[in-house]
Amino acid sequence: MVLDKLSSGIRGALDKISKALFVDDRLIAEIVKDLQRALLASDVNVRLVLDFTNTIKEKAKALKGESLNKKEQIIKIVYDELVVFLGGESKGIELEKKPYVIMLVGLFGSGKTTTAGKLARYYKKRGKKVLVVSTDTWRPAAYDQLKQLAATVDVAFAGDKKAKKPTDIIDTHEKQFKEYDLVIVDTAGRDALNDELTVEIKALAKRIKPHKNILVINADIGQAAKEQAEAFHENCGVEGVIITKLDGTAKGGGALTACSVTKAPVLFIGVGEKVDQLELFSPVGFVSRLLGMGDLDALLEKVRTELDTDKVEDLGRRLMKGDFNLIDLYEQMRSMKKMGPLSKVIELIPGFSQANLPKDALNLQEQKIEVWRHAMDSMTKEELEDPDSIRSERTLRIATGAGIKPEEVRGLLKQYKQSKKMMKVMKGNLGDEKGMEKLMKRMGGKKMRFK
Ligand SMILES: Nc1nc2c(ncn2[C@@H]2O[C@H](COP(=O)(O)OP(=O)(O)OP(=O)(O)O)[C@@H](O)[C@H]2O)c(=O)[nH]1
Ligand SMILES: [Mg+2]
Repeated sequence: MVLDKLSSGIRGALDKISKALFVDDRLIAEIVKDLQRALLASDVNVRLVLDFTNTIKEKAKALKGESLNKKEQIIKIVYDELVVFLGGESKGIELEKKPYVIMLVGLFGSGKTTTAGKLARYYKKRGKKVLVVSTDTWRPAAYDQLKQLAATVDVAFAGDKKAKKPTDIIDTHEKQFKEYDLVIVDTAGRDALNDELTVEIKALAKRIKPHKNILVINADIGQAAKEQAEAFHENCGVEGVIITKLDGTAKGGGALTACSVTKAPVLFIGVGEKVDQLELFSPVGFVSRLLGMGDLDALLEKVRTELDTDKVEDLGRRLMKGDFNLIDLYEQMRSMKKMGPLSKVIELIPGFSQANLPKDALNLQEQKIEVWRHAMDSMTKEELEDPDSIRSERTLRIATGAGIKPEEVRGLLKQYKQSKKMMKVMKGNLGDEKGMEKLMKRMGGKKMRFK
């Protein structure tokens, strides 16, 4: 897989989200750090990384809704932002004219000739009649290299071993261009974008008038790709980039993201030496694979439905139905903390002072919440959803796993049972949803949720 490290780094962060019990600021901070680490390790520019992770942090913090739902929303945020980060929509190349002429330019050894062969194969497979043209008068072996590649992928080849100037080759062969759907012109490279190369490319471009002038960049230069893409864009009218050798470097993330912010977007990527190892660069598909989500669409669909507020049952309503589990209890404890002491809240409930409530159930303490949080961390999903199923040997296992005392786990379960009972009492007092709404009005004016 291309960019293995980046991929596993981002996946690790997302794994953390899905495994975490609750989405809170600490979790968000942690995954943002993981993402930063993964991106920096693949040579993405520090400034870009910070902007990217800040956006994720802000969006994640602004999320509303249940914890479980939030997790999926964060995964979606990371996914969406990565797509934007890599240039958004895929650009590709549409062969809207016949013949459509592509010119490949770039530095020495960046992969121009190989890419000419790969592109020829790519479009031939799509039913196009392709001609590749060698204009490299600089390196004698270049002619044979492209000729050989053309034979391998079974497309036409044109060139002139004895030509002195690239434009002379065009003069000789241009008349046959019109017989093809696509003409790919391979050019010579240099060590750097020096005057000689600039002059040569400009002269060729003026002569050929290519529909697309494409820069071929070796991924191992990492974020330096930005400078190179910009220089070629300004001096040689380059409008798109193909990044090669993404298979052979850990720095590819830098090259990809660097080019995505230039006026020369990434069109294709080279992921190996073989002629079939060229891929249309589509940020959406690329990110899906990077995150290892074959069924991302299914996940997103789920997020979308759950975001549909009509369908989201709010916790208050679920509590009223007695449909209440440990995850809800935790969320409730936290929101109660924000609202003030539970005993004060209870006072506001009509007729509640007469109710015979277990008073110690109302005295929630911060450290208790922390301990319980650890306990909940060591529970299985089934246990969280159905705490009544937890028997004593499981209590022991949970305590050991969480590094706390069995009494503390029992304390949590007791609290849960009492809260559940209390909910039933509340239900009795409030009767129905209308009663609940009345209570909400008294407490805070606006319609309010237990979240
Ligand atoms: N691993 C890997 N190697 C590649 C890829 N693309 C090209 N190469 C290799 O890179 C080397 C240089 O490729 P060329 O296509 O000759 O590069 P060039 O830009 O035409 O080089 P000059 O014509 O000398 O400027 C060759 O050994 C290719 O096999 C790629 O995507 N992955
Ligand atoms: Mg070459």
